[in-house]
Amino acid sequence: MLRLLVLSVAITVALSESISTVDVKVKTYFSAMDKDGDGQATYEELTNSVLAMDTDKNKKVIYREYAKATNADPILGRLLFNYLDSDADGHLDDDDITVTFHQFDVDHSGGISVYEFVTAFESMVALVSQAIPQVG
Ligand SMILES: [Ca+2]
Ligand SMILES: [Ca+2]
Ligand SMILES: [Ca+2]
Repeated sequence: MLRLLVLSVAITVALSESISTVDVKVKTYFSAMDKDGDGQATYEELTNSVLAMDTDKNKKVIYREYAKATNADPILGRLLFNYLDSDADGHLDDDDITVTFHQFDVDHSGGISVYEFVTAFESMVALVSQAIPQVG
């Protein structure tokens, strides 16, 4: 569970199940990421969940590592990977995590709350779904 990228797994689930089921699963993944259980995913906790996929430990998660860890649908997985790879250099690293973190931490509290996480998810699902006409 902890080796999986929280986001992509939940998004993969999201496209094939109802939104209420998704919310429950997203919250489960959030709990896995929130290791100290304080209800906030800090930058460190988010980083750890991403770098858990970095099998060759070079601090960069390439698509192959990502796909293997998340077991994502090929089309959806690539779309989501590209979304998370904000500087489009082909791998997920600190820069991308920083962008994602600030995007999720809407109230700038320094942590991502469950509410912020679920909300960010729903908009990502909506966004990614638009790129796949046959889904949703
Ligand atoms: Ca925490
Ligand atoms: Ca990148
Ligand atoms: Ca926050």
